[in-house]
Amino acid sequence: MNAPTLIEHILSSQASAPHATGELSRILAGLSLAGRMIAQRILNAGFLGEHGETGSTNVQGEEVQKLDELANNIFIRVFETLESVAGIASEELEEIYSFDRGPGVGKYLVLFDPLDGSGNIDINGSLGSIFSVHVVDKGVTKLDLAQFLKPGREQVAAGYILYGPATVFVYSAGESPVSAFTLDRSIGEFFLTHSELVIPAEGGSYSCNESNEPKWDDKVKKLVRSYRLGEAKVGSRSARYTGALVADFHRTLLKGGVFLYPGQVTRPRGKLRYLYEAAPLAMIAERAGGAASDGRIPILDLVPKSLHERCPLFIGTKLDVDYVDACLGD
Ligand code: P6P
Repeated sequence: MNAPTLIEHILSSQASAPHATGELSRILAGLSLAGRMIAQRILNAGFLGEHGETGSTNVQGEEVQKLDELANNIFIRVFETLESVAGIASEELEEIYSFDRGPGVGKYLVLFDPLDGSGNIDINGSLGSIFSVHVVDKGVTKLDLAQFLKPGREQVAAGYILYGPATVFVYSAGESPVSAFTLDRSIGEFFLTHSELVIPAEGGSYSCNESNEPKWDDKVKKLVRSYRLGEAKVGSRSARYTGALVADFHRTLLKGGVFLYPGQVTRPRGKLRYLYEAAPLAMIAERAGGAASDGRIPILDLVPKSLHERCPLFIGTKLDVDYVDACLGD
């Protein structure tokens, strides 16, 4: 394999950044380590009794799966060792988690969904981890929630790890394009397999849980029906849905089209979380020439007011997201 490894790619990006200190590189390397550890746990969970639920529910009111807890602990253990990480936020933690670093607080915040798509665990479906990296404001001596409530436009890095037939690490840092790396399990190394990823400008699929149709308002019903009937102004799209956001987004990124998780009449902001699901994927989508909106404004421009805030998500080819916005706009 003569493709560069993920670490080589991170270090060469660092070398081209004039003021880079290597701290962000160590965070990205830490994310790679966490991804490889989680991938291994997923592989063996079935015969190690690590499928199923823990018996507790998380802040989202969802049943916590054993692997959710394992993945969350892996992320925490990895970031505890990195002095530059001031604190973290996780889908599995009700509050922010600040590492006591003594004087100063560390430069970065990492927000993550440690294991997304947990409904797929016991059926051997695809799963994912999603991460977002922000910078602590200058002069902050004590970390508080306000430091986490930043718009996605301010992310300094974002990406995800897809645990599918292969394990794939996808990220963008700074202004860099999107790159994807595939894990060679035999040596535990990620190798570059997609350089400067650009989302196809047309074609692909529409990805939506259409069983939610009774819960939508009329505009959303009309929008999704236009896709289903092949009447969407963007052309025809095949239907694909795995129930795991990372897998559905990764297919959209590579093949084009749109992933839709609309708000509902009784739950207008929908199901997906802003800070550690929609915002990082929106950064990837925009860096790949695509788009992401909540049906009105770009996801990256939303300013969250709470840590686990939700938002409707329409993400993928710009042609499709513009069509969505036109259909849902006033
Ligand atoms: P539904 C998984 O629980 C998740 O958070 C995302 O990974 C996925 O896109 C969505 O929920 C699926 O939700 O309502 O279709 O089961």
